[in-house]
Amino acid sequence: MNSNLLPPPKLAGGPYFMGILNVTPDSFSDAGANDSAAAPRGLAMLAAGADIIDVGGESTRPGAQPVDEGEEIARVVPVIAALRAATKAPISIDTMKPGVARAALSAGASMWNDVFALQAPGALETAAALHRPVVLMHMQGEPRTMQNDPRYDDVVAEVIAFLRARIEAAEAKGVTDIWVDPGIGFGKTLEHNLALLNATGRIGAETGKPVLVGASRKRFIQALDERAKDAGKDRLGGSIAAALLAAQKGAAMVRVHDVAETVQALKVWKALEG
Ligand code: PMM
Repeated sequence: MNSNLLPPPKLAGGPYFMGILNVTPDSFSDAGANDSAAAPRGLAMLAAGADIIDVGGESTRPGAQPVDEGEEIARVVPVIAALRAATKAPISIDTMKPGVARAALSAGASMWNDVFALQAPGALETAAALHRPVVLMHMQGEPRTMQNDPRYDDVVAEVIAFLRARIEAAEAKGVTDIWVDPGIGFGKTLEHNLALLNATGRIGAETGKPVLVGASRKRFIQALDERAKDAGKDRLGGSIAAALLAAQKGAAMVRVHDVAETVQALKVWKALEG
């Protein structure tokens, strides 16, 4: 199941590849707050097989501090404008703020990726007015504190119930092109993350929406391999394994840092399967 508003994925029969372009000084996968370096990196991800570039100006890593709206716009808009001047490829804006989403869409972004699932004041109305695809992600708590002892009775059922409630709220306001995301690492222990990755197919079936999965370079990989301490250097193998499994379980899009390597792995899988 795909979006009505995005072109088909480059890898026939595979998921979309969303390349991560963080323009945050505190991000471990920092493209640099210097926008002249960020846009070429986004274009390189497109050349490596990405279908869409996800531009983010506020880190949502565990413990991250919030960023002021004006500062976030100043980080992302020049990068989006530079990408848009160079390519027709879809661009998404990774933000929780309706004002940033509006500015990003005006600058040429095509999709709103919201880790706060349109719960900010005015977010539902903004998404409806923008008429573009929206990602609704599950998070328990907020980034500053979300990894302080997250708890669920049944993580998969609770995440699905949350996503269904947010879909209902969005559709009631007229949002039509909706993606869902279980929010790997957002208020979850290792066991929660593994259960959700395994439940990718069920999440799609029970929400009726295409599923985006973002497991790339996340901390659960270190929980399984204690040597994988440096997120930027040590977690490629685990990231590819997670993206491959998510795709096999029916993810319609995978959000990744290492586009070329992940595309290659999934190409080999598709060829073996076919
Ligand atoms: N993860 C991060 C940021 N944005 N958006 C979606 N939809 N899903 C995710 O899993 C997600 C996200 C944090 O990871 P990063 O710091 O590597 O961008």
